[in-house]
Amino acid sequence: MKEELDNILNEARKIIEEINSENSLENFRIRFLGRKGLLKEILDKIVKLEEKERRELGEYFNYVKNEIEKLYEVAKERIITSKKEIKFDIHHPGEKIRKGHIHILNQAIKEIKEIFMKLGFDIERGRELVTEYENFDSLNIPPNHPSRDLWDTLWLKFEDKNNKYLLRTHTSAHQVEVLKNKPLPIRVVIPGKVFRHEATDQRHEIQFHQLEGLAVGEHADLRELKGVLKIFFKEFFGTELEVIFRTSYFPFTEPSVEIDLECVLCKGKGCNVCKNSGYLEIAGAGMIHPFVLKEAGIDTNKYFGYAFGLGIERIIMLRHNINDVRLFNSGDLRFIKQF
Ligand code: FA5
Repeated sequence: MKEELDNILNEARKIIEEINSENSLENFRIRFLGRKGLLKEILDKIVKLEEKERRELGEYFNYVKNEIEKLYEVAKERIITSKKEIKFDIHHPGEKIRKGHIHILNQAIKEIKEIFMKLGFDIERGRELVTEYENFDSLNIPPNHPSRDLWDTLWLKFEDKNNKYLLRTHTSAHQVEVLKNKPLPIRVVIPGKVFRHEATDQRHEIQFHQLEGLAVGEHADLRELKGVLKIFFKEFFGTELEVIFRTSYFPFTEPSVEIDLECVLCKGKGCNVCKNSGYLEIAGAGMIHPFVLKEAGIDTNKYFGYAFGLGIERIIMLRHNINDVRLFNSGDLRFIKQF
């Protein structure tokens, strides 16, 4: 009887290979597993055997039945899948793939770079990780200088013999390097992400973007800077806006100014965005301090120049009437999809 069971299993294995329709599968089931099938016939014989033989053959019977059931299940899965494939309609309209797009910040940075290029400025790239010398000492900000507190940031635990490393707090960190390496006259802008360890609010983020501007050579004075910025803002905002310089202090510029732009939203009349002043602070600037020029190896008797640092999020906020700087990094698609 064991031999009969082997024959049944071999036959099932052979037949199952050729089965490729639901009908033939059903015939297979009836022939082997059905109530009047081959296995049932054998079972009827087994139950009539002596107990010892019955137990031994019973176990083998169960094994064979299990194997045939497995063959049946696998073939069933194969037939269902192939049926699905056959039903695939190549004319059915596909599902729409959601397309991403460039983030508003990167769109604006590209636009800003293009405007400055038209004005004769080169584009330079800095690094987010800079040395303590680049971010502070080279800019006339020695250790313990109070303005280091304003530019508190994230320091790396790693340091080597010569340097401590930090995430740059401003794009000014590249001033000396660029002034050292570029031939005079220099007209250059450096866009990039900067980091600050500070409390966030609607106008302050711990991570934002700046555009550093540097000009050294003939006519590179605050008058030229005012003209350059006026043209830049006209291009960027599509309307002529008044720019005013307010005296200020930065250790790396002398004299220093804070640049205010006429509020785009109320056109200088006063609204809650500009806190009724009619103007908004958008950049720091000034004539490059002789300390910085000397650090870059430039002859201060012959050359002078200006520098400015513009908050990129701030001008985008003005152009699009965005009331919270934290939205830029929020990853909120409701915000991102608007631009
Ligand atoms: C500076 O970072 C100087 N390096 C600017 C400078 C460059 C002065 C060259 C002179 C010469 P300040 O910390 O003020 O300055 O930042 C410049 C601009 O960055 C601000 O006017 C503002 O537009 C933007 N800004 C500053 N802090 C934040 C912040 N937490 N979140 C968003 N934007 C900010």
